[in-house]
Order: sequence, then structure tokens, then C-alpha cells
Amino acid sequence: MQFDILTLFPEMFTGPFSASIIKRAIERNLLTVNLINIRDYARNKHRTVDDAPYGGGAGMVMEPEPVVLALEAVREKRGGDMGPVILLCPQGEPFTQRLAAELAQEEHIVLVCGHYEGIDERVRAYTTGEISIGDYVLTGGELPAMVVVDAVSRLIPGVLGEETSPVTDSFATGLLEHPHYTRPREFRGAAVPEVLLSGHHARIARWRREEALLRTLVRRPDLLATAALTADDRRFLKELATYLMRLDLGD
Ligand code: 4HQ
Repeated sequence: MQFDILTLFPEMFTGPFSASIIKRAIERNLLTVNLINIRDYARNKHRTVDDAPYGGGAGMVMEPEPVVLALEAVREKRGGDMGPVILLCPQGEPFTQRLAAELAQEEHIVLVCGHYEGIDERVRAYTTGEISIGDYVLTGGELPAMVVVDAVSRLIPGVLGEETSPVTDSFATGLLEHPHYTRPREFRGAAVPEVLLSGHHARIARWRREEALLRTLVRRPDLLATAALTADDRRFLKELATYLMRLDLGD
């Protein structure tokens, strides 16, 4: 899978892409990330890439030409064979695990990072879509681009290694994850739940599933409406509801 990332700040990406799982994926040629500096496509004398907004107001707007020239250079280099061209912006489609899974099917993705107040509206005609990573305002599209590369890359077969599968992840199941424990068996008086030490795989699986259901119910009840629940899951939640209704909490 290949990403071409258009940005005014390519150096921002070096940290996240030079460590851990993404670094290994790049080294193993499962993933290629090309960073394209939009400033390299500035043609005016002072190589400026931004200007004041028409109509007035604070801040600067990225000029359309350097961005579009950079996009055309990517298209040229690829012999016209270009995947989705996605602008990172707060107005975009909310980024979800489902969208990450869809993008993981692509061979090539272009990510366009705006900075300052944003990019000239006319650049949108050269993009195929827009993604938002959440309802908050950042200083640029660079962090969102890193989030997209990270979430999509770990879904590429082999990136997480042979045994770790992303199919049991939170959100892949539609539920929050169950708690995790490792050694020691007791840490400062806090013990690991007995069932996890039992070696009884069916009981462990059931305990984990119920913990996932409980956590989702308490923290993100909205997710329960769309999660793929089994008959056992429904029975567990119904029993819980019955138990709660019968509880006498006094007045
Ligand atoms: N941006 N999800 C780029 C964001 C954002 C988000 C703010 C994007 C500034 C120039 N992008 N502009 N949230 O906050 O994608």
C-alpha cells in the first residue's frame, strides 16, 4: 500500500513513521509513505504558499496552485493511476474503523494536509473526498493524516505480525475491549481475576465477552445499538437488566 502525503511540514511525520509498527511495515515493504513538500511547487519569486483571505479576516489561506501542481506531479509520476485524493478537514466524513477498513482495500491513497486557516476552496475540485478525525480544531491536517495512515496501515495483512489479528479489536467487534492483564499475578495488592489463571478457555472467553459488554454498556451505550450481538450476549444483558430492576436501592 502506498500513501502520498502533501504537506508544508514533512518533518512533522518523521517521528511517528520512524518507530514501532509503522517503521517495521515500511522496512518490510508492506507500506510506502512519500512525503511531498507543497513548498517545492511554489513558483513565485518568494516561494510563498499562502496569502491573506479575499474578503478580509484573520489568518492566511493556502494558495491553490502549489497544492494542485503537487497533485499533478503525483499523478504524472504514477502514470495517471491514482487512488483516492483525500483532504483532511473538520468538514470531512467522520473517520471510523469502517472507513479505515474501506481505505485498507486501496493500493494508493493521497492525503492533502492543509495548514493555517485552510486551503483555497478551489482545490476541492481536485480531491475525491474529505475526512475529519473528530470535532475539534487542530493547527493543520498533518496529525489527522498520521492518524489515517496508522489506522489503515495496521489493517494491511502482515503489518501487525502473523498472530495478531485486527478482527478482535475494539470497534471491529463493535464493542469496547475487555480488560487486559499480564504478570505479576498480584501488583501492589491488586490481583489478576482468578478466571484468567484457570486455563479454562471457554470460561475465559465468556468472561472477556461479558466484561466487554459491561464496559460498552457503561461507557458507550450508543455502540450497543450497532454491535453484532449474539443470543448469549442478549441473554446476558437481559439478565443484567432484570437483576437491576429487582434491586432494592431504598429511597
Ligand atoms: N483541521 N480532522 C486542517 C482539523 C482536522 C480535523 C484544522 C484540518 C485546520 C487547516 N482535520 N485545517 N479535526 O482540525 O481533520
